[in-house]
Amino acid sequence: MSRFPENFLWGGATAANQIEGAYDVGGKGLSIDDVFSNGSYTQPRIMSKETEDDLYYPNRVGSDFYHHYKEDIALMAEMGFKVYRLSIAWTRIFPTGEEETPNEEGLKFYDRVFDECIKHGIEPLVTLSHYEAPLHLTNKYNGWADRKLIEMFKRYATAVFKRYKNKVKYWLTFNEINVANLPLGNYLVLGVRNEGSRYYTEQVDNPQIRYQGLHNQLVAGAWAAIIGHEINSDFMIGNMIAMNPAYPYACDPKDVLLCQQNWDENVYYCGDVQVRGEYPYFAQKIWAENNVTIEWGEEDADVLKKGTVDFFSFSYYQTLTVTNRDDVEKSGSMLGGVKNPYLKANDWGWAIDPDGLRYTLNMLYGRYNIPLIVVENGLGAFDKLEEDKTIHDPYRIEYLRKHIISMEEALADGVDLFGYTMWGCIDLISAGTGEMAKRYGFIYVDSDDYGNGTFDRYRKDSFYWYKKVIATNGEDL
Ligand code: BGP
Repeated sequence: MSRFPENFLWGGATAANQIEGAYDVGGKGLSIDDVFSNGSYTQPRIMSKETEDDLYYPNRVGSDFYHHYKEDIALMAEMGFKVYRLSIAWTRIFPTGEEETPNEEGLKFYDRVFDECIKHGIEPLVTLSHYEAPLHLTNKYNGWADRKLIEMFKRYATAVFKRYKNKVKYWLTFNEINVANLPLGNYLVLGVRNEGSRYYTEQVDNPQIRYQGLHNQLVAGAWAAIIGHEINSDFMIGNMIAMNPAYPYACDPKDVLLCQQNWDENVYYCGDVQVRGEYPYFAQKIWAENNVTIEWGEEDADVLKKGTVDFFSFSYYQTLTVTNRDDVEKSGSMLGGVKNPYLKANDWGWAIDPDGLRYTLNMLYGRYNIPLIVVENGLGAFDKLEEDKTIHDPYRIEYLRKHIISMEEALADGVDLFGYTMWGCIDLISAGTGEMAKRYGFIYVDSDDYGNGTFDRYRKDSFYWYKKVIATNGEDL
């Protein structure tokens, strides 16, 4: 007997900036991600790989979903998807972010996409902001560092909530909002300029800007929850947190304290605001230690209190092991931390840890006691397209199988988990590195790191496997 509830939402997830392409089509404005290269927001994402500067060489073609969405959604339907998580590119709707009225052509595109989902009985789950804020707002206001963005985001959220109120029920506010506190976060999440750094990975950190930007975003997200529920009281609006749960390397109490601090700063700092409507007790200490003074708007506290979320969503790829010791080998993951001797890592140093998902689900449910959904999980890997156009990816099946078993165990523990959208169900551009070669999909897209290829789609072995998983509601793994 399957332990998954009968109406469990099985599906996959993507983001506009990584899949759509067509960056300048249909009146779309440039987003930060369209020019995201060395952190200066000046160079286009298409670069050659010849110098060190080109370590990150994303392209703007994505998977050309803009022109392939029908075919892609049909393939999702073939797998039996109940839900498809995607994001709306803010810049298709408000090209600079400052317009008074939305861009009709952009709105029409998502009408077509949602209609296609509905036609196939797939529930859209829509992220309002997935690393794709208008570049203009970065240039003019230094992104979320400026409170003015709250008003612009409200206008954008209102426009899409109104337009799609009968097509979309499930919404997420900001993708991985807590990543603002991680090394790449300033640009990705906050759209804050990073002049002065040479490489993408060298973030010039300014805690005042970072915590203020995050505060502005938390307020904007709370506004979205308030406005959304006014427009349609049936809306289910969730947050989205990057879960990289920390473990202490040793049972040394100092490591345990470090670990606890990591959970506080990286998970509960944002999670508490979004679920409980106020900052946790330790926020004051964090601000004081960083010499940060948060500028509060008159209504902010009230808005945070009222604009809490209906459910908690998160991404989960890896766990993080922390220690005070300096004689332990580093993990190699962009998150930092040290190697966990009990875990294997993928080709990018990400520690693969299915049990950690059960741990995460229990920790979050224990603290927040609201429904949970895993909206990202998957394995980035180098796949090979064989001559007969098959792709054999047993490693991906293995990874997903173990994580699904872990969810099953959490359900048996009593956790209220209502869905799972595997990340990058169709191959797309990596957010972290800009590569196409780091593939996650059940569906292979014939394109390279530079956006060259036929863009034909091919079913991987995992495609047929996931179809069976969904058909048996997680029983046949
Ligand atoms: C999450 C992002 C996604 C996604 C995923 C995988 O942090 O929300 O956008 O890309 O990570 O990361 P990467 O693309 O770097 O492999």
